[in-house]
Amino acid sequence: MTPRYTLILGTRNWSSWSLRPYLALRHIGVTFDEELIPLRRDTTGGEMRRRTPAGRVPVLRIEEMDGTTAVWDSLAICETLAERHPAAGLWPKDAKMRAVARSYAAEIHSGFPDLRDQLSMDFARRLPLPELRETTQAQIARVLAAWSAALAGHGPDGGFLFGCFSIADCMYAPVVSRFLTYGVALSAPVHAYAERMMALPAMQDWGKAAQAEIAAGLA
Ligand SMILES: N[C@@H](CCC(=O)N[C@@H](CS)C(=O)NCC(=O)O)C(=O)O
Repeated sequence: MTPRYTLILGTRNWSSWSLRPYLALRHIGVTFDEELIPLRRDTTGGEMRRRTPAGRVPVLRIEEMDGTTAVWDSLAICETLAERHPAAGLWPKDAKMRAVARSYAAEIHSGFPDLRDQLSMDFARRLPLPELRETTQAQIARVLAAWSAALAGHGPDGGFLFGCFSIADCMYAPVVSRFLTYGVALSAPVHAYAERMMALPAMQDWGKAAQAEIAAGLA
C-alpha cells in the first residue's frame, strides 16, 4: 500500500521552511494532502504546540498500514522523501556531486541568519530592499557565489544547481523568492536560474496560493 502523505505547512506567502518539502513532494509526483497552520496569529503558538512535535512547521505525516510517522524539519523531510523515492532522483546520482549538493543544503539550513532576518520571505509581494547590514550583504554575496559556482559547473546539464532539480534547489527556493521580492541584483546566469525556478509548476502554484492568502487578508 502506498503511504498517505500529509504536509502540515504554514501560511504559504511567509513559510519559507514549508516551501522546501512542498517542492520535493511535487517533484516526486506523489499525491499528498495539505493542512495549514496560519502564521503570525494569536492562535499560532498554541496550534503549533498542539499539532506538531517541535512546535514548528513543516511536518510530514506518513500514514501506513503499520502506523503513522511524523517527520519534522524541512531537511529531514526532504531526506526522508529522497530515501523513500530513490527513482525521483532528489539527490544527484554521482557520489561526489551528491556530497557537494548535501553541503549546499546543509549550509543554507544552518546559516544565513541575517539574510533570513532582513529579507524575510514574502513570496507574492515586491518590496523595497531595506538598508542591509554588512553581515547580510556578506551572506547574500556568499549565496550568489555558491549558486554561480554550482551553475557554472553543472547548470549546462539541466539548468539547476546540480544539473537536474535536486534537494539543493528545494532548500534554496525560498532564497530565490526573497531575492526577487526585494530586487537583489543578480548576474545573468543567476537571474536565469531564478526564472527557471519560478517557472516550475510547483512554484507557480505556491505563488497563486500566496496571492490568494494576501487577497483574503491572511498574509
Ligand atoms: N528548522 C526548521 C524551522 C521551521 C520553522 O522555523 N518554521 C516556522 C514557520 S516558517 C515556524 O514554525 N514558526 C513557529 C511559529 O511561527 O510559531 C525547519 O527546517 O523546518
